[in-house]
Amino acid sequence: MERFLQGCRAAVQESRPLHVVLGNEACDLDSMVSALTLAFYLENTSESKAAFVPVLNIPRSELALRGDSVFLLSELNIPESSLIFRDEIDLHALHQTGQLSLTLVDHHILPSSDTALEKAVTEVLDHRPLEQQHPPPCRVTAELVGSCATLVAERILQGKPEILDWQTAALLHGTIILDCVNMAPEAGKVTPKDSKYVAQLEAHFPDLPSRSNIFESLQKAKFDVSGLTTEQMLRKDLKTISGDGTMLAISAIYMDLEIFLQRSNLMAELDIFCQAQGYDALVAMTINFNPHNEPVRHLVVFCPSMDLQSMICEALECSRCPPLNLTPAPSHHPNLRAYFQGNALASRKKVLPILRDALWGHPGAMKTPSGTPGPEGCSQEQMDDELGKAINTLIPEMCRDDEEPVLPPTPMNSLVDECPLDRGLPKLSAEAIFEKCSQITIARSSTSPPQKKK
Ligand SMILES: [Mn+2]
Repeated sequence: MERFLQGCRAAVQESRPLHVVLGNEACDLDSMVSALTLAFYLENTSESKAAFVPVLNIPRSELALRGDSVFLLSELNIPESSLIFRDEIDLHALHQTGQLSLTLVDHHILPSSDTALEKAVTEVLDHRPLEQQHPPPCRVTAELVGSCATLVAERILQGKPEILDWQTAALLHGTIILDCVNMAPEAGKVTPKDSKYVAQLEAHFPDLPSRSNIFESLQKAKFDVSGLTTEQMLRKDLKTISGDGTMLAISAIYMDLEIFLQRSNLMAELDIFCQAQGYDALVAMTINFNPHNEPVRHLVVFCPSMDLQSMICEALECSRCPPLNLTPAPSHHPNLRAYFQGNALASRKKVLPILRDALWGHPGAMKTPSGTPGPEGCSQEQMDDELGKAINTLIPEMCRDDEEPVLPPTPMNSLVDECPLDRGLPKLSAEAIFEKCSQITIARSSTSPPQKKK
């Protein structure tokens, strides 16, 4: 695998036809590994003159935010420098000169910015329901399995198993296990095909890490923010709202308030973050868990404008629907105020409308008019409704609205597609919700309506 990746970098420098294997814009572990391993297989089996190159569909600087991917690469001694990221290759220019063909893995609809590349797509490998047809000669493999990596494993093990090396097998193995929640049937993700190929990979390489070990490590790495810079931490799970010429960022941070406030140079970093992105204020919601596994929430309001700061703080302190039960926590800077949030059940989903109403100058009003486009380009209220429904159908005991998964408008922002309460609640429920919610997201972010075959 490593030698293959080094060859890819060289191929990109030369002006020869390239066949790029491209994952989705969220570039989660599944997308990355599916791209790497399928390109590896194609390079080793195809007669084509093109060089097969996996491309990670994010700028290089974004990789650090994917803790699970960073972890697995380093465990397997695959240097990040050997990977090719979207900002390092001009796919549109290649396409214009007729030098590009594309295989899409872990997605099958190109974002609108890439529509021009559609004609270059010769193959699709996805594990979600097809929402867009790719007419022949495009080869389409779409099966509802737990992980796209399962479909790549199948391709390799059925096609040419002898090319499989330990690194490639370990990439596929770890990814399928993470996506299928440690192959636990209760979680509702694993399918017989996922199990079959995990077992086959283990049969080929009996020294692969144990399932629970690799699952625990990847899961932990996914939520670990300790290695991130403050800016990365703020960006990892961010929503924005705007109103009346004011832009507000609301960031969820999986960390204890005190540890967050102790970060070196915090005030300067918050300032730089807001200025660079054009935010007038930042509300950081920290979440950590006490020894009883209950969520502990704090709110941090950073705002250099005293008027706006008072307005935001007043809205939060006075909110009665729901009451946040805030207790001021010590702050050592006038631009920053911190609170302990007594109402630990009020997630960002509940806090967001309070802030939005405050920005629009009608504190106390809980709902925006139905159908008002939220900052995500679709009705926030509608989104919350659907989410609520999804959560309620799946587990009634979650009606009290625990932290919902963060729903991004496009895969671009879906870094945290999972519920931070995962560790505090049964795996079954949380995972089932993620699945449901990602379906909603996919449906919403689809650029074209689903087409049915006649
Ligand atoms: Mn996937």
